[in-house]
Amino acid sequence: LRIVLATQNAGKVRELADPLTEFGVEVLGLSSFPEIGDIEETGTTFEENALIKARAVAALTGLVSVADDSGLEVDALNGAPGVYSARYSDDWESLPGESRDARNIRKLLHAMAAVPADKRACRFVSCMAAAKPNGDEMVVRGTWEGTLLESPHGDNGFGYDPIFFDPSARKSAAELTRDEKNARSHRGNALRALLARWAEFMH
Ligand code: ITT
Repeated sequence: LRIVLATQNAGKVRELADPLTEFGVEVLGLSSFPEIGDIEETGTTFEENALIKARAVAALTGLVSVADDSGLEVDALNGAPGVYSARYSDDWESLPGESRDARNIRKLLHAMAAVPADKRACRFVSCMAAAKPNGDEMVVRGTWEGTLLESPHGDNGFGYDPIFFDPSARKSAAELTRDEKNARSHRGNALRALLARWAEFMH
């Protein structure tokens, strides 16, 4: 079976491609379909946005598609940046050479500057959707509980990983190897939930 991973995010591809291949599916990326442009994420929940992306790519390719919509919810900010995690700092100017991920981290640390250690709870959320060209679809959710660090630590991963602290590992997400992160992460948990339902979905 060939599936298309409906994401432009290289970090997600790195985390999902190997486990899906080991599960026994052949994984194509969106780079195999250069005619597919940006898909507008008009939903207000992770589930909706994951389904929007998976549906659109299944319809455009004629193949089963898997999409991930994810983000970081910070309790002290009433769940922000949440579904807007990728776009969180688009209203901020980048410093010279600064990536979008680095600017997002800079804005979030600024917003959290006055928040004490015991009020810095947060969680990563990943909703993963699978869609067939015939309209069949499913969506699952995975989470990862942690706290927000006061400065970046580690170079692995992507996005907010350098400021997400996992209390059980006693490390930031960016200090974990890819396998260590997958074993505990929101995306790893969502993928395991998706694959647990895969045979029934494909039946
Ligand atoms: P696609 O929609 O093409 O998949 P995207 O990056 O726009 O790519 P999202 O809309 O789902 O994807 O935004 C997810 C953002 O949440 C992502 O850009 C990161 O900033 C953050 N995020 C999600 N998972 C993360 C993880 O495992 N580690 C760190 N940050 C993560």
